[in-house]
Formats: sequence, C-alpha cells, structure tokens
Amino acid sequence: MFYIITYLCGCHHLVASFENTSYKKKEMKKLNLIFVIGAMCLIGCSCGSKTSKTDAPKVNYEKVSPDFNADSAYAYVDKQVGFGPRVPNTEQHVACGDYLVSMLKGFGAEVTEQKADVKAFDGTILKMRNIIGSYSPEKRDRILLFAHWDTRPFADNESDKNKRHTHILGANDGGSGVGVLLEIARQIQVKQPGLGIDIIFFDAEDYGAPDFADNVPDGDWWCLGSQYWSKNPHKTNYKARFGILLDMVGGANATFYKEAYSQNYARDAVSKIWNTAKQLGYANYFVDKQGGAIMDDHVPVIQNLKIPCVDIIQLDPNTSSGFAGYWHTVNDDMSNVSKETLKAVGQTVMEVIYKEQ
Ligand code: AHN
Ligand code: ZN
Repeated sequence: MFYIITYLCGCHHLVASFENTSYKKKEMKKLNLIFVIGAMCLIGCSCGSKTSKTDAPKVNYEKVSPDFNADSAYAYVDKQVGFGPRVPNTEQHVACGDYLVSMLKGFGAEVTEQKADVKAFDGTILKMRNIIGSYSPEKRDRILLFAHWDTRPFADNESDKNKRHTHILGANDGGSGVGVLLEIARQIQVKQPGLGIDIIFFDAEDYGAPDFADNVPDGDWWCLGSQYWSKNPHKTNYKARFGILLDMVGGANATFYKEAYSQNYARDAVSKIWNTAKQLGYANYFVDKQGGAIMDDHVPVIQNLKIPCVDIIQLDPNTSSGFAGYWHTVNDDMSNVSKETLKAVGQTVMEVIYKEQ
C-alpha cells in the first residue's frame, strides 16, 4: 500500500546537549525560590487530585483561556458516532450535518452552508456539504479552525478482505476534531476571544481512492470539501492570520509530531501551538520533533488561499501506516477516544486563540 505519509526527517538520533551554563547568583536565588514554590504547589496538587505529574500544567504559567470541558467534547464525538458512519450520500450523513448546523447556530455562530456536487475517484457525484460557523464576522483579524466531519466509506486497512467495503464509524477519524471544535464554539459563545474565529467542518475529506480500486484517474481525490472551499471561499477575499486543522485528535496517548507541510508553511504557528502545549503541561502529546508530510485539508487552504495552516494529527512512528493501528478499520470507534487527549488538544488550541491579540 502506498502511503502519502513520508518521514522527511528520519533523523532519530537524539542530540542531547547539556550546556555548561553558569548562572549569576541572583538568578540562582530566583530559580531556587521558583523551585521551592513549585515543589510546594506540586505537593499541594498531588494531595488534592489524581493528575499525573507529567500532565499537570506548569505551575509558573497562568493560562488566559477558559477551561475546555473534555466531557462535553467527548459527548459531541459520541453524538456524531451515534448517527453511524457519516459517508456522503447517506441519510446518516444528512442527519449528522443537520445536527452540526443546529449546534453551531445554538452556540451563536453565523452559519453558512456550502453545498455542491463534487466528483469522487470512481465517478460518484457526492452531495458535499461544508459547514461554516463564524464569530465576529465583521473583524478583519481572524483565526480559522477546521476539521473534516465525513467518515471513510471503506475500512480498507482491514486485514480481512470481506470487511474492506464497510463504512467506518470514524470516532477518531472524523468525530474527534469536530467534537473539540464544537466545545470551543460553546466556550466562545460564553467568552469571545480578541480575534474573529471561523470554524469550518469540511466534507468529503476521506473519500480518497482505496488500494483495491482499479483504473483510478489521476487527480486529488482526498480533501474534496477543502479543495472546493479554498477555491470558492464563503466570503470573497477571505483571509485568516493562520489556520489550525484538527484531524484524529482523540486517540489515547496520542502523539502529535510537527507535520511537515505545517512546519514548512506555518512555522510560526507551529511554534506557537507546540510551545503553548508545553506550557500547559502537554509536552507528552505535542512532541517537539518533525513528523511526515500528510496530504490533508490544510494543504489546499495553504495552496489556494495562502493561509499558513497547521495540521494537528496523530502520528505513530511505530505503525506501517504512520497512523494509529485502527486507522481506516472498523475499530475506529468510541473505545479509542480518550478525554485526556481531547482535553490536551482543546485546551492548547483555546489557549493559542485567546492569547492572540
Ligand atoms: C492520506 O493518508 C492520504 N491522508 C491522510 C489524511 C486523512 C485521512 N486524515 C484522515 N483520514
Ligand atoms: Zn481517514
């Protein structure tokens, strides 16, 4: 099987260099004091909660964003999965799309639906539906947040051939990013960040040609919804300072490496996100290393609208696909969705957007 994921940075040698740093006395005192306060806080925290040491937010960092509620995000993922697979041209897809529109409206967003017929690799005409929720649409300075909401019509990574035509549930691949963004929408309604925010749920991301398909014409068959929107944005001259794509952000113990297109085209935004995650105590999830290049919804947005975009996507260097073992299988269900991961991603993204001036 051909995977678009390519590990551009195959340098697995860790360069651990401990510099011979000489601190001035005053700075040493300051550090000691911070250490003592830090230790006291840690003792205090460990008595009162079960938060693990590595996941505990850094004591010397004061977050500015509201608390992201992972129970709420989890419930939004579960609700989507409850519709069944959300494959374009199915009634479950229509029902889930209606739910997403009503949720964004309920959270006070200005909602635009973008419907179009797009052609899939096998000639099928897909009734595509991009769903856009805007906050403070009058503001010029904006941040774009996006995720795909459709799920794959093939479980083509199943070892059992008979299962490869099954529509997948897409709890992680389809549900998780949308669940996190719905919770962020709920939070924005309560407290507006300084910049305008657009949340886009892209359709038809995951209808790419499976390996078992014959005579697939040349073309870009993935990311059909984001290709369409980036060539026909809902507002003329649409611009955003940067974009953040959430794809497969619910897996237990997920690792988010710095995806290569993001690193090349949105280096500053990548640094912002990974540094913020570290400050919040989520460095275990947001690994400070480059990952492979993934053809995902951020690529058309970068190419067609020149908006620097970052893909937060779970990469696993230990699997042959580069993604989680249940990726594009019938096992992408709620059992693989972790509230801890949703929290790490949701809080990090919220902190980034509320910090932005
Ligand atoms: C490919 O592997 C071609 N694209 C990765 C993007 C993707 C698929 N995200 C979810 N499913
Ligand atoms: Zn997928």
